[in-house]
Amino acid sequence: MASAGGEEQYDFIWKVVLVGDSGVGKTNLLSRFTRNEFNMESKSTIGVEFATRYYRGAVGALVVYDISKASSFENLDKWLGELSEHADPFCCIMIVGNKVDLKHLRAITADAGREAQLLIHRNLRTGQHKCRRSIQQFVS
Ligand SMILES: Nc1nc2c(ncn2[C@@H]2O[C@H](COP(=O)(O)OP(=O)(O)O)[C@@H](O)[C@H]2O)c(=O)[nH]1
Ligand SMILES: [Mg+2]
Repeated sequence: MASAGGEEQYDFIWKVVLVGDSGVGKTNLLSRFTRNEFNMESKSTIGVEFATRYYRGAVGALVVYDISKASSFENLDKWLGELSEHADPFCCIMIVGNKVDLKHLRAITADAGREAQLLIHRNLRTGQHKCRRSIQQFVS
């Protein structure tokens, strides 16, 4: 990265997408990372249907769930399905259990989250499938 003419220039730019149910905290993760800001009153992004173009060229995906909301973990299945369908096969997938401050409301154990991530890590294609199965087991 170098600065020229007051504008920042980059040698490399990587595209990372954030997916997950509405209200899991994607917008706040982004604002925390880019501006170190958190907003307790931020409006959840609802009903966004991303064009499949959105995933194209992404080298990474943060697949976010809310540890206090089982349905958001259950729906990882759907988001992983989206990614396997539309994202580059080499896209790095990281599962993020958000809102860890809500310990007293935890509905999904840290182990369940870790297990899902491990299964993806081992083998993207078959792992994704297994991960989806294991998520189904956790919630059934
Ligand atoms: N307690 C807690 N609330 C959070 C956290 N992250 C986001 N929120 C709240 O959850 C709601 C939805 O967050 P938002 O980032 O808009 O979710 P998005 O729909 O996934 O973009 C907002 O009220 C946020 O303040 C967190 O880490 N802990
Ligand atoms: Mg949002």
